[in-house]
Amino acid sequence: MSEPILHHYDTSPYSEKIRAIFGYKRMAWRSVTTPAVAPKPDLVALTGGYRRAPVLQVGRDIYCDTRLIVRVLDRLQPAPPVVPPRQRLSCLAYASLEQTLFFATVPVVFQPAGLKYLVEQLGPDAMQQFRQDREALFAGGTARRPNAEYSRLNFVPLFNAVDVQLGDGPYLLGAEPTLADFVCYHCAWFVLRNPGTAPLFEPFRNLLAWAQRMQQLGHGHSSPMSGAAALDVARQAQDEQPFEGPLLEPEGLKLGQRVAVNATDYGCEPVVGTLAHASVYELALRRADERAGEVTVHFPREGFSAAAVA
Ligand SMILES: N[C@@H](CCC(=O)N[C@@H](CS)C(=O)NCC(=O)O)C(=O)O
Repeated sequence: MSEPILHHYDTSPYSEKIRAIFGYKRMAWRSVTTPAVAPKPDLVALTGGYRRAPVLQVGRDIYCDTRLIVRVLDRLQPAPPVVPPRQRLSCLAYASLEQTLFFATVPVVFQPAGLKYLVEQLGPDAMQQFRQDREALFAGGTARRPNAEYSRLNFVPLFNAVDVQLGDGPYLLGAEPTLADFVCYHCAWFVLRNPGTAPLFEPFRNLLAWAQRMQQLGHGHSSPMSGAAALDVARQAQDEQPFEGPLLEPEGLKLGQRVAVNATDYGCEPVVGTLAHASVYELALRRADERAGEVTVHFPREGFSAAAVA
């Protein structure tokens, strides 16, 4: 099997979730840095339209969305598990909180104290471009763009709940990290890496000690790769990854049909291809691309819709 390739960028919290899992599993991986805003031509050549970060590539199999990526990493490297079999539902319950926590966090980092640091780092022009990009990202989806009012209501109660749940224990579900920790950690990381917002966590001593433990997991062993080299890997790959879960076609659709799949919440650009597999866990499309060759693009079933196209 070729080494997994993560398409991501440094400042992306959902990418940090996967980098930390690579650390926990001590995995070796290749790192392709994508732009933080559209256009992302190399990434989109692989995905067929999906532009969010991160994306995992294994040869010519392309995995969109961390909900599916986590499952694939537990298959590629089962020990230690991120979703231990006896803690599946607890992990799923925490995962269902992830977007609430993320949407409560983002506006906090864009408030004056955090924004000052971002502008210093990125420059005012990049910030303006970023704002316009994120407005477009939320066009046409079911999710509303995270806003300051939402944060005011949710930020402190949610992170307080994480702090209380941790108590003096090492991780949220016990002695080892699980998905419960990774879904909360990347949001906390986004706050802590910004000197303007990090002091907001001063009252949360358990959370601070846990975040340090999570950070110490590291990022595994990564080596850089260019977007063009990742496209070569896809074009030249012979092996195919197994599909996740037994066949369960979406209502009204059949394998072999031409379909469009898109995220429903935000970043809803459709990806068109031939339906290659569908299960409770994933929707997989085969598509051909001039630069990437024949690829299979996988999406989680949760949060993605599939419709027939003529
Ligand atoms: N549900 C998605 C959310 C991913 C997400 O929102 N990623 C952010 C970056 S942390 C993003 O893609 N923002 C727009 C972009 O980078 O183009 C997942 O789990 O992968």
